[in-house]
Amino acid sequence: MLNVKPGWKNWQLLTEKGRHIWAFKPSSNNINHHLQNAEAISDQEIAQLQEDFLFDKSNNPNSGDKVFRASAIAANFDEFTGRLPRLPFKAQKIADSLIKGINYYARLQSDDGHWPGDYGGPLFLLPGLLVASYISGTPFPKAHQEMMKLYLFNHQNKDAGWGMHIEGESTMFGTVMQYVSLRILGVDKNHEALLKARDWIQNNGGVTGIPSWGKFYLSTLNLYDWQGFNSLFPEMWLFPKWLPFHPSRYWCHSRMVYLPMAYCYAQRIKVPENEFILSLRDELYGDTFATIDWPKQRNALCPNDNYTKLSPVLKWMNLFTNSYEKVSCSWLRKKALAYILRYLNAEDAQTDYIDIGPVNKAINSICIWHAYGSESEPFKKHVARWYDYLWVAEDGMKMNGYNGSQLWDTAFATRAILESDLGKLFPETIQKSYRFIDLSQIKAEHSTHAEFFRHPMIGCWPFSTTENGWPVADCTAEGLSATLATHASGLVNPVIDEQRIEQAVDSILSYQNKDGGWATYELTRAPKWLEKLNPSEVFADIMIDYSWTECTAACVIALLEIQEAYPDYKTNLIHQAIKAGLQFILKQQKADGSWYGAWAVCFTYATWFAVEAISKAKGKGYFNESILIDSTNKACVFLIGKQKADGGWGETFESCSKLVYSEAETSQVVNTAWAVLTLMVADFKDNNVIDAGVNLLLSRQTDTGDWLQEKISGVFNYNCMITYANYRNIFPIWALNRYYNQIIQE
Ligand code: LAN
Repeated sequence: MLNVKPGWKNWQLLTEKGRHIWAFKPSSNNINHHLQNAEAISDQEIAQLQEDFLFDKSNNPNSGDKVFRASAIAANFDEFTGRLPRLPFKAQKIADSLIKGINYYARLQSDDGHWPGDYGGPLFLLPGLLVASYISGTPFPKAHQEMMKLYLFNHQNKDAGWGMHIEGESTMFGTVMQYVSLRILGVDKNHEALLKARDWIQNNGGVTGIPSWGKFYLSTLNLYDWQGFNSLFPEMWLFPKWLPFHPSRYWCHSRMVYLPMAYCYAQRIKVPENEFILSLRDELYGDTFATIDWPKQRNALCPNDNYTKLSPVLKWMNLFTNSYEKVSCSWLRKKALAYILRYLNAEDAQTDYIDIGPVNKAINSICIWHAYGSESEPFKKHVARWYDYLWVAEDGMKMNGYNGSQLWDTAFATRAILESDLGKLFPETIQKSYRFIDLSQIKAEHSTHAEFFRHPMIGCWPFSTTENGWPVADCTAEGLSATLATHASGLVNPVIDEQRIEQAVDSILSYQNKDGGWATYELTRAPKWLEKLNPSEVFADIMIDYSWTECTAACVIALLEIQEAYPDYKTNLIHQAIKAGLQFILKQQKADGSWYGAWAVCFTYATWFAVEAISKAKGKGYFNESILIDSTNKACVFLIGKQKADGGWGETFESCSKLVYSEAETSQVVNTAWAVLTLMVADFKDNNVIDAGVNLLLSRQTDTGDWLQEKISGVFNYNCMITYANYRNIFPIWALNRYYNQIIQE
């Protein structure tokens, strides 16, 4: 059973239409009044938090989302008591585990139908928000500050530094940003943890080796000189749109981050020197700050942070843009700034101030504060949304990697539960999740969508909520698959009508790239060479939106399902799209039979997606059947080669960053579930292999029906990991449910 600490109970998650806000001792469920008691926290309550949010990172740096789960379970007593008719012994055991597992998981579902969960992991996000709060003079309430401190302390590594993410080794980016954050939060400079962190910084070459995103934040804090930052050439936003390197062709996340960064750079935004800043300079640089040759630091980089080498082309370009700064024409700069500000306002309006993600959320806040002041309406709207990104778990308060993974998890959970008829024992759960899926499908375009390069989105689903509203290709596919599965179950009144289904299909078709694959939020808009201009030393493949195996597979699967459910709808177009998609997937397969996963850890993830799509296409007249069979056979051979002695599979995040399968010491339930799902859908004939995987899943289930949080499961841009708290339930349930389906048919 969960050992629920008293201090946890002071924090409560309020949700509304997918929106998440953690409140300190809220007096009501009204999400708009969540701050009522956060400033009035007593010393005694603070002491309690300090005791109850102590977290031992050395065991497992991943928190188990225990604060949320304990309160959700306590609030939902109504245990499911139904039993299946007597089944053959083997099936009974699986059914019991499944019922326990789904029953537990159903109790975590919020009233609006989605599954909330921790989406932390990266360690460079909360610092951005704290920088915004410091610069704008808008501190978080005391209770929040206390919890943030706890989080940052809890994630300090043994060597006194911090990583890019909670499992990572210490980097300059991680260490300096958490150091500054703790200071902004009021921690004394002589605190032991900070003294040690300063040593780490010194011993690893000093602050100037921080990567460019860190240089950016430090410059705004006046803890680094803008002259030591490569120009972001704000005028590029005035380039003619047909140019292949116009920024509208960047991957939307890069576009939306470099946009506000360019604004801050053009304005050289920096807080005035004050006692605190002068002290921080002293702490970080000793007395050298005044004598640093800033332009020489532009490409300085701590070796621990070096993931992507800056290309010679970029260095040449920097030479030009940095020189241009000396002669830049003020009229053009003004025009560029006006354009950027208009774009920032449009992004804020389109997302109701949530913004596309955690990075531009923080930087846009800084720009809007600078442009309009802290008393302005738009700035206040920004601040109100800061809280949408904060999450409380037993390791403290963190900033999530998005405003949540609401739609994504709900779609997966729905499909996992409905994998067999056993899911029909949970009609209320499915009715609720369907309501959320219905609510989340995007129903209108923004008036400024074309002006600001947005892909048409009516009929799409987003990753999180409609308010965030950025459509994603594979989220649309998952939303559609979940809708079809729910309709087929007969458990709901199908309010997502044919027209809306057709809109979803049309948007999936509109998202297909020329290479046959599907990317994330938009089509691939520029050639691959644009990657040479990637200025971030810490991420790879961020410049354009590439086709990915997983995204492609999700879209192919949804289209194959549409072919079955609506055989007359755009038959030929869909057939062509599937064929090109399959070709793309087949091309991505590695010689060892695996696929590399870009959005979760890692080979077991993408291999599951790919094999699912290929297997579903079998027998439907795509290619010579043997090509498909060979491919899935090879994938099975790959997987059996990686099975551990205990029957499970386990990968570490290094699979993602190093691009080779990195075996974890212990089996991981999430990887095991993906492998088992893959082998079953590929119709792998050796039952012993599958049985052993299933047994591992059964043996790891807790008495309550949960599974423990193991290693981190998610990733982006190869090098930063991200938590998917729901995966430990969704995928074991899915795998067991598929297994159940097979054995009752035997
Ligand atoms: C996500 C989360 C979801 C993810 C999937 C849907 C799983 C994937 O199949 C497609 C890509 C997508 C939508 C995705 C892209 C990158 C995101 C938005 C994230 C991993 C969540 C956070 C990350 C974002 C880029 C973090 C901010 C960091 C920057 C480098 C800007």
